[in-house]
Amino acid sequence: MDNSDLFTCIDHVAYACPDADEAVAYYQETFGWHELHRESNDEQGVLEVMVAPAGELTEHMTQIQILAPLRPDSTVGKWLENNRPGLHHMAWRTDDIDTVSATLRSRGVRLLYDEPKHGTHNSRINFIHPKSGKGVLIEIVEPAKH
Ligand code: CMX
Ligand code: CO
Repeated sequence: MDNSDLFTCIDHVAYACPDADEAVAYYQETFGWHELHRESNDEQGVLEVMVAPAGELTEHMTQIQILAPLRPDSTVGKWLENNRPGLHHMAWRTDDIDTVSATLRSRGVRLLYDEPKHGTHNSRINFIHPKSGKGVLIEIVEPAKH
């Protein structure tokens, strides 16, 4: 895979907080953002609400993912014990997470999962550990193919 083909755009930037509904209402009422999707991801232990600057997604539009923990011992629950509500990760979109994962591993990048897991909207996701992301947690997202 050529370097220029690894990622297509920034899929979302994730904001973590204790109360997603309160944050979504603020984004809608104050900033005019639109809620496009929400789901509980039990495996990840989070409620995920996708908001965007327009009511419909264009091809490379970046969303904000508002996250709230479903349980205190989840990743985001533990993160909120050590951090104020704020930016938690960013997510880079790819058409082929398997090839990207193999390419990054061959370059010594530390990925969290051996195989991609279930993400928002039936996407396949993995994460670059913050130690391999220059201090930033980076999600890799392959959206479901429709
Ligand atoms: N961004 C940047 N750095 C982070 C971080 C974050 N969100 N979370 C933890 N870290 C850093 C800590 O600051 C710490 O750094 P130092 O060692 O330099 O102090 C180090 O990582 C370890 O911190 P920890 O509190 O012990 O955290 P854990 O190792 O328990 O967890 C991680 C870190 C990346 C393994 C965990 O956050 C994880 O599994 N993330 C992936 C899953 C996830 O985030 N799911 C929710 C979102 C789901 C979705 O987007 O769909
Ligand atoms: Co995410």
